[in-house]
Amino acid sequence: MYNRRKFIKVSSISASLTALFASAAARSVLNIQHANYPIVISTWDFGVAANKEAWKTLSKGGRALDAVEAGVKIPEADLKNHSVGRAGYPDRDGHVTLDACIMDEQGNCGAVAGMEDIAHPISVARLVMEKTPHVLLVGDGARQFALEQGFKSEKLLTPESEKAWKDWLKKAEYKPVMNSENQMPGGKYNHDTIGMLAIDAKGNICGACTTSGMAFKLRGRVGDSPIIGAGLYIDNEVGGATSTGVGEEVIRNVGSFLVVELMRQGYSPQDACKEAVRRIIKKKPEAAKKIQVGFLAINKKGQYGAYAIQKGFTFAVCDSKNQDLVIPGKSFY
Ligand code: SD4
Repeated sequence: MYNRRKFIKVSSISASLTALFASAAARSVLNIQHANYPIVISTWDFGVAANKEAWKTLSKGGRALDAVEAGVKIPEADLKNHSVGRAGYPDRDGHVTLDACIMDEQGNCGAVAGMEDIAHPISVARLVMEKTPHVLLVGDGARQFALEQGFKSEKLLTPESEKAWKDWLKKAEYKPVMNSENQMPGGKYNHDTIGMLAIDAKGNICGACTTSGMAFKLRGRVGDSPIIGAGLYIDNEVGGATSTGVGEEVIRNVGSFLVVELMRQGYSPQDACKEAVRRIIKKKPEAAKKIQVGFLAINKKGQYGAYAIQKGFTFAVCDSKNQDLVIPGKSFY
Protein backbone atom coordinates (compact mmCIF):
# COMPACT_ATOMS: atom_id res chain seq x y z
CA MET A 1 0.00 0.00 0.00
CA TYR A 2 2.69 2.36 1.13
CA ASN A 3 4.69 1.52 -1.96
CA ARG A 4 1.72 1.92 -4.23
CA ARG A 5 0.87 5.32 -2.76
CA LYS A 6 4.45 6.39 -3.11
CA PHE A 7 4.42 5.14 -6.67
CA ILE A 8 1.27 7.10 -7.45
CA LYS A 9 2.78 10.21 -5.86
CA VAL A 10 6.06 9.85 -7.72
CA SER A 11 4.36 9.11 -10.99
CA SER A 12 2.01 12.06 -10.61
CA ILE A 13 4.96 14.36 -9.84
CA SER A 14 6.78 13.09 -12.87
CA ALA A 15 3.62 13.51 -14.94
CA SER A 16 3.32 17.12 -13.83
CA LEU A 17 7.01 17.72 -14.49
CA THR A 18 6.62 16.24 -17.96
CA ALA A 19 3.62 18.50 -18.53
CA LEU A 20 5.60 21.48 -17.25
CA PHE A 21 8.56 20.75 -19.50
CA ALA A 22 6.24 20.08 -22.42
CA SER A 23 4.48 23.40 -21.92
CA ALA A 24 7.81 25.21 -21.42
CA ALA A 25 9.06 23.64 -24.63
CA ALA A 26 5.83 24.57 -26.36
CA ARG A 27 6.17 28.09 -25.01
CA SER A 28 9.69 28.45 -26.20
CA VAL A 29 8.71 27.11 -29.62
CA LEU A 30 5.85 29.59 -29.53
CA ASN A 31 8.25 32.36 -28.58
CA ILE A 32 10.48 31.49 -31.45
CA GLN A 33 7.51 31.35 -33.79
CA HIS A 34 6.24 34.67 -32.55
CA ALA A 35 9.63 36.34 -32.38
CA ASN A 36 10.07 38.79 -35.19
CA TYR A 37 13.71 39.16 -36.10
CA PRO A 38 15.88 40.15 -37.74
CA ILE A 39 14.31 43.57 -37.56
CA VAL A 40 15.45 47.17 -37.42
CA ILE A 41 13.46 50.21 -36.31
CA SER A 42 14.43 53.86 -36.11
CA THR A 43 13.07 57.29 -35.31
CA TRP A 44 11.36 59.53 -37.87
CA ASP A 45 10.64 59.09 -41.58
CA PHE A 46 14.28 59.38 -42.50
CA GLY A 47 14.70 56.12 -40.64
CA VAL A 48 13.46 54.36 -43.80
CA ALA A 49 16.69 54.97 -45.71
CA ALA A 50 18.78 54.23 -42.63
CA ASN A 51 16.90 50.98 -41.97
CA LYS A 52 17.41 49.85 -45.55
CA GLU A 53 21.14 50.22 -45.11
CA ALA A 54 21.04 48.35 -41.80
CA TRP A 55 18.95 45.61 -43.44
CA LYS A 56 21.79 44.82 -45.86
CA THR A 57 23.74 43.51 -42.86
CA LEU A 58 20.81 41.96 -40.98
CA SER A 59 19.39 40.08 -43.96
CA LYS A 60 22.75 38.37 -44.49
CA GLY A 61 22.86 37.16 -40.91
CA GLY A 62 25.23 39.95 -39.83
CA ARG A 63 25.58 41.42 -36.36
CA ALA A 64 23.10 44.03 -35.13
CA LEU A 65 26.00 46.25 -34.07
CA ASP A 66 27.33 46.47 -37.64
CA ALA A 67 23.81 47.04 -38.89
CA VAL A 68 23.02 50.01 -36.63
CA GLU A 69 26.37 51.66 -37.26
CA ALA A 70 25.95 51.38 -41.04
CA GLY A 71 22.31 52.45 -40.81
CA VAL A 72 22.72 55.70 -38.92
CA LYS A 73 25.66 56.72 -41.10
CA ILE A 74 23.10 57.38 -43.85
CA PRO A 75 21.48 60.43 -42.17
CA GLU A 76 24.89 61.43 -40.77
CA ALA A 77 26.07 61.85 -44.37
CA ASP A 78 22.86 63.38 -45.75
CA LEU A 79 23.41 67.04 -46.59
CA LYS A 80 19.66 67.70 -46.59
CA ASN A 81 19.38 66.56 -43.01
CA HIS A 82 20.14 69.44 -40.64
CA SER A 83 19.85 67.59 -37.38
CA VAL A 84 22.29 64.71 -37.72
CA GLY A 85 25.96 64.64 -38.70
CA ARG A 86 27.38 66.74 -41.52
CA ALA A 87 25.22 69.76 -42.38
CA GLY A 88 23.70 69.72 -38.90
CA TYR A 89 22.66 73.13 -37.63
CA PRO A 90 25.41 74.72 -35.55
CA ASP A 91 25.39 76.03 -32.00
CA ARG A 92 24.85 79.74 -31.32
CA ASP A 93 28.49 80.50 -32.06
CA GLY A 94 28.38 78.75 -35.44
CA HIS A 95 30.11 75.47 -34.47
CA VAL A 96 28.60 72.16 -35.58
CA THR A 97 29.04 69.86 -32.58
CA LEU A 98 27.96 66.24 -32.82
CA ASP A 99 26.76 63.73 -30.21
CA ALA A 100 26.43 59.96 -30.66
CA CYS A 101 26.39 56.69 -28.77
CA ILE A 102 26.24 53.00 -29.50
CA MET A 103 25.48 49.96 -27.32
CA ASP A 104 25.83 46.25 -27.97
CA GLU A 105 24.20 43.05 -26.78
CA GLN A 106 26.80 42.54 -24.06
CA GLY A 107 26.19 45.91 -22.45
CA ASN A 108 29.32 47.44 -23.97
CA CYS A 109 28.88 51.05 -24.98
CA GLY A 110 30.74 54.05 -26.35
CA ALA A 111 29.90 57.68 -26.97
CA VAL A 112 31.18 61.06 -28.11
CA ALA A 113 29.71 64.43 -27.24
CA GLY A 114 30.28 67.94 -28.54
CA MET A 115 32.70 66.64 -31.17
CA GLU A 116 33.61 68.94 -34.06
CA ASP A 117 34.97 68.38 -37.59
CA ILE A 118 34.35 64.62 -37.78
CA ALA A 119 31.56 63.52 -40.09
CA HIS A 120 30.67 60.13 -38.58
CA PRO A 121 30.42 60.41 -34.80
CA ILE A 122 28.74 56.99 -34.54
CA SER A 123 31.88 55.28 -35.83
CA VAL A 124 34.02 57.22 -33.36
CA ALA A 125 31.61 56.19 -30.57
CA ARG A 126 32.05 52.56 -31.62
CA LEU A 127 35.83 52.89 -31.41
CA VAL A 128 35.57 54.51 -27.98
CA MET A 129 33.68 51.35 -27.00
CA GLU A 130 36.03 48.91 -28.66
CA LYS A 131 39.45 50.51 -28.27
CA THR A 132 39.37 52.39 -24.98
CA PRO A 133 38.47 51.49 -21.42
CA HIS A 134 36.07 54.48 -21.40
CA VAL A 135 32.47 55.13 -22.36
CA LEU A 136 32.34 58.83 -23.28
CA LEU A 137 34.83 61.23 -24.84
CA VAL A 138 33.92 64.90 -25.26
CA GLY A 139 34.91 67.95 -27.30
CA ASP A 140 38.56 68.30 -28.30
CA GLY A 141 39.46 64.98 -26.70
CA ALA A 142 36.90 63.16 -28.81
CA ARG A 143 38.13 64.93 -31.93
CA GLN A 144 41.76 64.14 -31.12
CA PHE A 145 40.90 60.47 -30.55
CA ALA A 146 39.04 60.38 -33.88
CA LEU A 147 42.00 61.91 -35.74
CA GLU A 148 44.35 59.40 -34.12
CA GLN A 149 42.04 56.63 -35.34
CA GLY A 150 42.37 57.89 -38.91
CA PHE A 151 39.20 59.99 -39.30
CA LYS A 152 39.52 63.08 -41.49
CA SER A 153 39.00 66.60 -40.17
CA GLU A 154 36.28 68.20 -42.31
CA LYS A 155 34.19 71.32 -42.31
CA LEU A 156 30.70 70.23 -41.31
CA LEU A 157 28.94 73.59 -41.63
CA THR A 158 27.35 73.79 -45.09
CA PRO A 159 26.29 77.06 -46.74
CA GLU A 160 22.64 76.16 -46.16
CA SER A 161 23.11 75.51 -42.44
CA GLU A 162 25.19 78.64 -42.11
CA LYS A 163 22.43 80.69 -43.71
CA ALA A 164 19.79 79.24 -41.37
CA TRP A 165 22.02 80.08 -38.41
CA LYS A 166 22.59 83.65 -39.64
CA ASP A 167 18.85 84.11 -40.17
CA TRP A 168 18.24 82.81 -36.67
CA LEU A 169 20.85 85.19 -35.23
CA LYS A 170 18.97 88.22 -36.59
CA LYS A 171 16.06 87.69 -34.22
CA ALA A 172 17.46 85.38 -31.59
CA GLU A 173 17.81 86.36 -28.02
CA TYR A 174 21.10 84.92 -26.96
CA LYS A 175 19.92 83.28 -23.77
CA PRO A 176 19.31 79.71 -22.74
CA VAL A 177 15.81 78.67 -23.68
CA MET A 178 14.03 75.40 -23.13
CA ASN A 179 13.14 74.80 -26.70
CA SER A 180 15.34 76.61 -29.16
CA GLU A 181 13.52 74.91 -32.04
CA ASN A 182 10.63 77.28 -31.42
CA GLN A 183 12.97 80.00 -32.59
CA MET A 184 13.81 78.25 -35.83
CA PRO A 185 13.03 80.09 -39.03
CA GLY A 186 9.30 79.53 -39.46
CA GLY A 187 9.01 78.43 -35.82
CA LYS A 188 9.11 74.79 -36.85
CA TYR A 189 10.43 71.96 -34.75
CA ASN A 190 13.79 70.47 -35.51
CA HIS A 191 13.63 67.30 -33.50
CA ASP A 192 15.24 64.83 -35.79
CA THR A 193 17.79 62.74 -33.98
CA ILE A 194 18.10 59.24 -35.34
CA GLY A 195 17.86 56.48 -32.77
CA MET A 196 18.03 52.96 -34.20
CA LEU A 197 17.38 49.58 -32.59
CA ALA A 198 18.08 46.26 -34.30
CA ILE A 199 17.77 42.57 -33.51
CA ASP A 200 19.90 40.27 -35.61
CA ALA A 201 19.23 36.69 -36.71
CA LYS A 202 20.79 35.39 -33.49
CA GLY A 203 18.30 37.42 -31.47
CA ASN A 204 20.91 39.90 -30.22
CA ILE A 205 19.87 43.52 -29.74
CA CYS A 206 22.07 46.58 -30.41
CA GLY A 207 21.33 50.29 -30.77
CA ALA A 208 22.77 53.57 -31.99
CA CYS A 209 21.82 57.20 -31.58
CA THR A 210 23.33 60.21 -33.36
CA THR A 211 22.50 63.91 -33.62
CA SER A 212 23.79 67.44 -34.02
CA GLY A 213 21.63 68.25 -31.01
CA MET A 214 19.25 71.13 -30.63
CA ALA A 215 19.70 73.72 -33.33
CA PHE A 216 21.51 76.86 -32.11
CA LYS A 217 22.12 75.42 -28.67
CA LEU A 218 24.39 77.13 -26.17
CA ARG A 219 28.02 76.33 -26.82
CA GLY A 220 28.95 73.25 -24.81
CA ARG A 221 25.37 72.04 -24.41
CA VAL A 222 24.99 68.27 -24.65
CA GLY A 223 21.61 66.56 -24.86
CA ASP A 224 20.42 63.04 -24.18
CA SER A 225 21.59 61.42 -27.40
CA PRO A 226 25.14 60.47 -26.34
CA ILE A 227 24.13 59.63 -22.78
CA ILE A 228 23.70 55.90 -22.20
CA GLY A 229 20.43 55.36 -20.35
CA ALA A 230 18.98 58.65 -21.60
CA GLY A 231 19.16 58.68 -25.42
CA LEU A 232 19.74 54.95 -25.76
CA TYR A 233 19.70 51.82 -23.67
CA ILE A 234 19.96 48.14 -24.52
CA ASP A 235 19.51 45.14 -22.29
CA ASN A 236 19.80 42.00 -24.36
CA GLU A 237 17.56 40.05 -21.97
CA VAL A 238 14.74 42.54 -22.29
CA GLY A 239 14.92 44.94 -25.24
CA GLY A 240 16.10 48.38 -26.24
CA ALA A 241 14.89 51.97 -26.27
CA THR A 242 15.91 55.27 -27.77
CA SER A 243 14.63 58.83 -27.68
CA THR A 244 14.27 62.02 -29.64
CA GLY A 245 13.22 65.53 -28.70
CA VAL A 246 14.21 67.86 -25.90
CA GLY A 247 17.13 66.00 -24.41
CA GLU A 248 17.09 67.77 -21.06
CA GLU A 249 13.78 66.15 -20.14
CA VAL A 250 14.98 62.77 -21.30
CA ILE A 251 18.14 63.06 -19.18
CA ARG A 252 16.15 64.21 -16.13
CA ASN A 253 14.05 61.07 -16.37
CA VAL A 254 16.79 58.69 -17.57
CA GLY A 255 14.27 57.95 -20.28
CA SER A 256 15.58 55.03 -22.32
CA PHE A 257 16.70 53.11 -19.25
CA LEU A 258 13.27 53.69 -17.75
CA VAL A 259 11.55 52.33 -20.87
CA VAL A 260 13.68 49.17 -20.82
CA GLU A 261 13.08 48.63 -17.11
CA LEU A 262 9.34 49.02 -17.64
CA MET A 263 9.48 46.37 -20.37
CA ARG A 264 11.36 44.14 -17.92
CA GLN A 265 8.38 44.51 -15.59
CA GLY A 266 6.06 43.32 -18.34
CA TYR A 267 5.01 46.53 -20.10
CA SER A 268 4.62 46.28 -23.87
CA PRO A 269 7.06 48.49 -25.81
CA GLN A 270 4.34 51.04 -26.52
CA ASP A 271 3.05 51.13 -22.95
CA ALA A 272 6.59 51.47 -21.62
CA CYS A 273 7.17 54.47 -23.92
CA LYS A 274 3.82 55.94 -22.88
CA GLU A 275 4.65 55.66 -19.19
CA ALA A 276 8.03 57.35 -19.71
CA VAL A 277 6.30 60.21 -21.56
CA ARG A 278 3.63 60.43 -18.85
CA ARG A 279 6.28 60.90 -16.17
CA ILE A 280 7.85 63.78 -18.10
CA ILE A 281 4.47 65.46 -18.48
CA LYS A 282 3.53 64.86 -14.84
CA LYS A 283 6.62 66.62 -13.52
CA LYS A 284 6.20 69.70 -15.73
CA PRO A 285 2.69 69.76 -17.18
CA GLU A 286 2.86 73.33 -18.48
CA ALA A 287 6.36 73.14 -19.96
CA ALA A 288 5.60 69.75 -21.49
CA LYS A 289 2.82 71.27 -23.61
CA LYS A 290 5.43 73.22 -25.53
CA ILE A 291 8.05 70.57 -26.11
CA GLN A 292 8.40 67.33 -27.97
CA VAL A 293 9.89 64.13 -26.57
CA GLY A 294 9.41 60.75 -28.22
CA PHE A 295 10.50 57.26 -27.24
CA LEU A 296 10.87 54.21 -29.45
CA ALA A 297 11.28 50.70 -28.04
CA ILE A 298 11.62 47.07 -29.06
CA ASN A 299 11.45 43.97 -26.89
CA LYS A 300 13.27 40.68 -27.13
CA LYS A 301 10.55 39.19 -29.35
CA GLY A 302 10.86 41.99 -31.87
CA GLN A 303 7.59 43.66 -30.82
CA TYR A 304 7.92 47.43 -31.03
CA GLY A 305 6.11 50.60 -30.09
CA ALA A 306 6.52 54.34 -29.67
CA TYR A 307 4.98 57.24 -27.82
CA ALA A 308 5.52 60.99 -27.86
CA ILE A 309 4.30 64.10 -26.08
CA GLN A 310 3.16 65.81 -29.28
CA LYS A 311 1.64 64.57 -32.51
CA GLY A 312 3.93 64.23 -35.49
CA PHE A 313 6.43 61.67 -34.20
CA THR A 314 6.97 58.81 -36.63
CA PHE A 315 9.20 55.78 -36.77
CA ALA A 316 10.37 53.45 -39.51
CA VAL A 317 10.34 49.65 -39.43
CA CYS A 318 12.17 47.19 -41.64
CA ASP A 319 11.91 43.40 -41.41
CA SER A 320 11.51 40.47 -43.78
CA LYS A 321 7.92 41.54 -44.58
CA ASN A 322 8.28 45.30 -44.97
CA GLN A 323 11.30 47.27 -45.92
CA ASP A 324 9.92 50.77 -45.68
CA LEU A 325 7.13 50.98 -43.19
CA VAL A 326 6.52 54.36 -41.53
CA ILE A 327 4.29 54.30 -38.46
CA PRO A 328 2.93 57.35 -36.63
CA GLY A 329 3.86 57.26 -32.94
CA LYS A 330 0.93 57.69 -30.54
CA SER A 331 0.92 60.95 -28.62
CA PHE A 332 -0.52 62.58 -25.51
CA TYR A 333 -1.59 65.79 -27.26
C1 SD4 B 1 19.01 66.62 -28.11
N1 SD4 B 1 17.50 64.81 -28.35
O1 SD4 B 1 20.13 67.02 -28.38
C2 SD4 B 1 18.37 65.68 -29.07
C3 SD4 B 1 17.70 66.49 -30.10
C4 SD4 B 1 16.74 65.75 -30.90
O2 SD4 B 1 15.45 65.44 -32.60
O3 SD4 B 1 16.28 64.70 -30.60
N2 SD4 B 1 16.35 66.20 -31.95
O4 SD4 B 1 18.38 66.99 -27.14
